[in-house]
Amino acid sequence: MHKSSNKRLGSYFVASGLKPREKTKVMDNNQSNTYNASNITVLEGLEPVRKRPGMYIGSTGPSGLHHLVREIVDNSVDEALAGFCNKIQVIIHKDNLVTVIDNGRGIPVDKHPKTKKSALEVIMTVLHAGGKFDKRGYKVSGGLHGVGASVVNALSTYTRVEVARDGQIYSQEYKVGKPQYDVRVEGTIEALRFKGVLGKPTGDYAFPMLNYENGTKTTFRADESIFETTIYSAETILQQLREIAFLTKKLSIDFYDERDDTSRSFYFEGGIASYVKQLNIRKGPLGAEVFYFEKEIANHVIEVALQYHKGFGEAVYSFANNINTVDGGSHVTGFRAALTRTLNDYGTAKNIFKDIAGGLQGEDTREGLTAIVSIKVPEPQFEGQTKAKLGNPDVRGHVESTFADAFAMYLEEHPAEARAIMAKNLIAAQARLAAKAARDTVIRKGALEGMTLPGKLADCQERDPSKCELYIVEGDSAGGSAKQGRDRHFQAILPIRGKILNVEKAQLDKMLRNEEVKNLIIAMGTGFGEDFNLEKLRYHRIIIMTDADVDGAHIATLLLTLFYRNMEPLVTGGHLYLAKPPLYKAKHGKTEKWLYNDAEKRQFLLDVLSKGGEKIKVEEIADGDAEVVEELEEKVKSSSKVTFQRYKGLGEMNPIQLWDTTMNPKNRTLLQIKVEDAILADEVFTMLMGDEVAPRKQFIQRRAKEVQNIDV
Ligand code: 0RA
Repeated sequence: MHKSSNKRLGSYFVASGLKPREKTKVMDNNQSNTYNASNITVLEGLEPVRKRPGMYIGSTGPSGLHHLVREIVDNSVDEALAGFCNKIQVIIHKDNLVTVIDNGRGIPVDKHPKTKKSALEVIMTVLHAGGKFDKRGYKVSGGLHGVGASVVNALSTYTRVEVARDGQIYSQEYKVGKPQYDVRVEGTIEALRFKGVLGKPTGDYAFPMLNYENGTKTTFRADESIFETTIYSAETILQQLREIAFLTKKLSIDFYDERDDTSRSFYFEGGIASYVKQLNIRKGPLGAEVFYFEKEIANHVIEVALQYHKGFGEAVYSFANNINTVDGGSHVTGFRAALTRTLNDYGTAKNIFKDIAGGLQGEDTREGLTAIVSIKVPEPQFEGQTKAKLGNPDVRGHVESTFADAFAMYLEEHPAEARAIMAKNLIAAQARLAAKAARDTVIRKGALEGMTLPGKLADCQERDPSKCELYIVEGDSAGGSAKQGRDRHFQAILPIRGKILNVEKAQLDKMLRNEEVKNLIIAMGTGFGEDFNLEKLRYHRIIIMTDADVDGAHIATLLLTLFYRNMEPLVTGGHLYLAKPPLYKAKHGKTEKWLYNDAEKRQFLLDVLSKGGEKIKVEEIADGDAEVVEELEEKVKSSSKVTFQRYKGLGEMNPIQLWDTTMNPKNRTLLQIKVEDAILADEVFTMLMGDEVAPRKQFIQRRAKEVQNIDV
C-alpha cells in the first residue's frame, strides 16, 4: 500500500482533472430535468427509491453517499469472486463524480426477446432486477448491501455505463435513472483501438473510455437534492477498499483521487493471511508463520487465518460474503468449537494436560489470538438487530469440520508453532483454574457470612452501613495511630501491609491468596468478582489512606485497580474515597496550621509576610509553584520565626494529629473516586499493569498529583 502520483494507474487515465466536454447531444441533468411520456415507466420503477432513499441505502447522510460507491464496487467484487476479474479501479473525479472500472466479463447487453430491452438497461433501471440476470454465485451484492446498481442510478443525476464484451464497446447513459438512449455500440474494440479512442475521453464527461477486452465501467454523480453532502471522503473509501482487497486475495484495487491527485493501490497475495500478519505486527507475533487454509465444501468457500501473539487480547474478525459480521454467527461458532476441540485433541495426544482438569476451555484458546474467519455462502442469512450476524445453520458444521482438519494437520506439521501455542493455552488454563480455586476457597458462596472478620480489622460499633466508614491504612504503624485516633463509633480501620499484588488476570489467583486482599474482601462483606453484591457492603465509605508520596500513590492505584476490575459497582456507586493527609505543619509564633499542598504553603507564607508589614502582590505568584514557594520560604525564614514540619508518612503523626488532619469529618478532605469514563479507566489500568514499567511509573507520579486536585 502506498501513496503515489497518478502515473501508477497506467493508461486508463490519460490525464487528470479533465474538464467536462462541451455540451453534446445529451444534455446534463443540471440543465434539463424534464420528464416526458417515455420516462414514466422507469420513473415508476425507481420511484420508491427516490421517495425513501433511506430504505435502500440506510441514510442520505455521508454513510448513504458512500454506500453508492460500495454498491457499484461490490458488483465488480462479485465478478472477482466468480473468478473473472482481478482488477478494480475507483476514481473520484473533481466534480464529485465517481467511476468504477473492472476487467470482468462485462454486464450482459443482449436483448430480452419479449421486452426488447437490453439486460444492461434492465439491471440499471429495474429495482431488484439483479437476481434474475445475475446468477454469479457468491454475491457480496446479494448480502447486507446488495440493493443493486439501479438504486445508485435512481439516486444519481447522471450515470454512464460502458461494457466491453464480445469484441465491442457498448454504452448507455441515464439521468435520474432514465436512459438517454438505447444501449448502443460505440464500435469494435479493435477499431476503437486502431482509431486511438480507447482510453480517451468519451460521453458527457471527459473520462477515458474503457480499455479492456472485457469489463464494465460505471460513472455516476449522486443527486445533490437527495444527499446532505455529495463530497466523498477518500479515507472512508480507502478503508473499505483495503478491507475488500484483504478479503479477496489476488484482487488488485486501485484508487485514484483526482481532487488532490493522489492514488493508492491494494493487493494482497495472501488475502486474510496478510491481514492477520498486519494486525499482529505491533502485538509481537508468536511464531513466524500465519496459519491459513481455504476449502470449498457444499458450495461454501471457507477461509481461516490465525496467529497468536504475546498479549492477552482476543481479536476474532468474521466475514460472510465480504460483509463484516460484527455479531458473529454460525461461522464463528463453528470456528470456536473446532479451535477448542483441535487444541484439546492435540494436547491430550501429546499428554500435555496432566494438571489441567477438563482440558482447555474455549476462553483459554483465544487468549492472545488474532483470527479472521471469512466465508462465502450462496444465500447468506443475516440476522439480529443490526443484520450483522450470520444465521445459516449448516455453515457451523462446514466450518467446524474443515477448519478442525486443516488446523490439526498444521499442528502436526509445525511442531515449533504448536508447542508455542500449547504453552500459551496452558498458561491461560492454569490461570483460570487457579483463579477459580482461589475464588472457591476464599469467597465460597455464603462463606463470607460465616467467616470471622479478620483480626487486623478494628471494626466500628455502628451497624448501619450508610453511617459506617472503613479506613484502609497503609502500614501497621499508621494503622495503629488510626485505631487510636478514630471515632470508633462509626470508623473501622484495616491496616494493609506493603504493596498488594498486580491484578492482571493471570495473577488473579495470587492476588486472592494474598492475606491482605482476603482480609479486605471479608471486611467489606460484598464478595468478589462474579459473586460481588453491593447490598452487602458493610461500610458505605471505603477510604484509602496512604502516605503522600509516590509509593503511597502506587498502593492507592493498585487498590483502585483491584476495585475497578473486580468490584466495579463500588467505584461507580461512589463508595470509594482517598484520604488526604497534610504535607506540612507550619508554625509561626503561636500560630499552628496544617498545610495540604504547596498552594496552601504559599498562602501561609504570604500571610506571615503581610503581618510583618511587607506587601506582596498575590497575583505575581502562580498557584502552588514550588520554586516560588521555596524563594518565598527563604525570604520569610530569614526575617521571622517560621517552621515547617514535613510529614512524609502517616506514621509520623500521632493519633490525635491523624484524627485532626485526616479523619475528623469536620476538618478532613476526602477525594471521591469516580469512574466517569470506564473505557478510559480501563486503558489506564491496562497501561499501569502492562509490561512496560517506565510509562507506568510516570503515570502514577502524574496521577498522584492529579488526584490531589480532585475535591469533594
Ligand atoms: C450478470 C452476468 C454476468 C456478468 C455480470 C452480471 C456482471 C455484472 C457486473 C457489474 C459490474 N461489473 C460486472 N461484471 C459482470 C455474466 C455474463 C456472462 O456469462 O458472460
